[in-house]
Amino acid sequence: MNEDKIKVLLNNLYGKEYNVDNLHQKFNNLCSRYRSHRPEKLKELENRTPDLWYKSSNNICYILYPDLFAPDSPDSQKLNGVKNNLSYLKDLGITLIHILPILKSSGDAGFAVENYKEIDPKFGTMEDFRELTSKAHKYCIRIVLDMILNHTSDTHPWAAAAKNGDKFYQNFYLFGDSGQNWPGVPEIFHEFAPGHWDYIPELNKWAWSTFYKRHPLGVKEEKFPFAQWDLNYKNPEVLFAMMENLFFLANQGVDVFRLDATNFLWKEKGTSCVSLPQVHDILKLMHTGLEKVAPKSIFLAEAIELPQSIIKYFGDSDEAQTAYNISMMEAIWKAAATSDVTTIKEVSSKMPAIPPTCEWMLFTECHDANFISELDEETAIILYKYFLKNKGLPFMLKEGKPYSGAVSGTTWSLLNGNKDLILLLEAVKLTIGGIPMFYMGEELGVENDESYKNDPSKKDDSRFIKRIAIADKLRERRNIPGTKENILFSKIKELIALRKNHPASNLPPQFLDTANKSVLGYYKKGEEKTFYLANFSDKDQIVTLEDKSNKTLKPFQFEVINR
Ligand code: OTU
Repeated sequence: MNEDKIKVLLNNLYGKEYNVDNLHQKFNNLCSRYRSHRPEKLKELENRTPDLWYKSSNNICYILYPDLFAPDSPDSQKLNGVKNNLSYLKDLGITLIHILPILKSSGDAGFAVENYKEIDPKFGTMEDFRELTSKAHKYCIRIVLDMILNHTSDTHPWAAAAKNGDKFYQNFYLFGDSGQNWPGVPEIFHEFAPGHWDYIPELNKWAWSTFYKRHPLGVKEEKFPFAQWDLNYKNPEVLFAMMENLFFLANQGVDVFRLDATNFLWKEKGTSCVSLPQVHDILKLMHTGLEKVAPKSIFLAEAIELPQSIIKYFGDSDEAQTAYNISMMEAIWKAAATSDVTTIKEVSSKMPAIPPTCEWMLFTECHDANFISELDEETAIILYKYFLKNKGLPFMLKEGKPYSGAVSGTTWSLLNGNKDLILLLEAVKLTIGGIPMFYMGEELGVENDESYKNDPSKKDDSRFIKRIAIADKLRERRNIPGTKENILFSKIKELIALRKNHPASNLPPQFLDTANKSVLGYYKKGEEKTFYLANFSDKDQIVTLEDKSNKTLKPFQFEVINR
């Protein structure tokens, strides 16, 4: 991006109150300082890395909590535990690891950050993290890390100073006097952290808090021993301070930054405060800076919205390079729930074109609850009922609107341990297009664990039902023939290899008319034409192929035909 564009963006955000030339100077000084700090070996890696490395069909992402992925490692050695298990991930065919938050934090499973430049001691040290990224790069595995731009913990030094009356740091957050919701602004954690404000007894004021609050409106006693206070991006000092954190982490070896809750960055009374135009200006500036410091590191936008809104996060190829394809995730689950593949075809046909430099990331399960309500109410109701029938637990429900939120549960539990259907869901995820993602344990058939309900700090948050330790002995079961771990791991490994053998896997699908609503047929045209057939029903299905031949598919059968 040229310098004029940077000034335009700074002017959009801050021109009314600040001198844009001074801000531009500060922006470039920050970028060049961190570029000069960048380790030589990361610069060498950049030089060996193709521009659009993330678009290769070779990419498969694995999402893990270090403490749960390495439960056998002692506290403070969790990152080393992950480092010592890279061969397990390499064996599966993983090329990207989304390491869930490991920075010093005070809650929300690491999403309430207290220090962006310090690793939480329970995981290890920043040196351990640098060793992990360095060894991962040697394994041709890249690192995804959450960049939690929207909020800090209320125990972050900035928030502590604000609580102590420091005016400079009070301007890092958004304060109000009443705690009353702004009309039209959605509540995210309605059940256990209602409203948008957190009451601060020390100041007798309210801080804007989209997520966890100590004192939600109307709750006298302290509800949680921490809060997440939203940052005030109307203050350019916040932009520069968070860019500094971003660049610091990039220089530790992070390849992909998951922009957590990025759609909430800008607040304007009278609006929904979701995905406002200023959010995109902020992200374009941050990406421009990242390109100056770490030119091959990229952004993954976490915006739980419909494709029409999500594609705005790709900008003009100058914002995020990847984003979650939430509607395809919901469509795949709907096919599993109803044996009807119509929605997959509809979602795919309505998917807006994305810039050639961008790519979707597609999970069917992640560390959060399964989303159900981004498509339409019919789908939300189907998924809600299906998931709850299969041991799922509601999450983020709006009062009186049970189909409004999400449902927590592991893939194995939500599909009732139906291995054939699980493998069909994984096969479609791996070949329908975009970078496939696996949440830790999906490949081993890990089941829901309700023990989190005994922990007062977790009992209200059903997402903990799926945040389960994977001990070495569980991982070893993948080598015991006939166990579910062996069946799932080896079949998923095979499917991943199949995907990698077809460079065209990442292209959008061309659908066949199978004349059968339970059978999804699509092909990808690379050097050869590869056809995929997926039978989502529990009965034999006969389909007519392009060459007018008939083919019988067994229940939940996935068939690949090369022409
Ligand atoms: C994100 O959540 C993270 O994925 C969650 O793990 C955190 O709790 C949350 O931010 C706060 O940091 O950004 O679109 O299941 O997906 O709250 C809203 C609901 C978020 C989460 C949702 C999401």
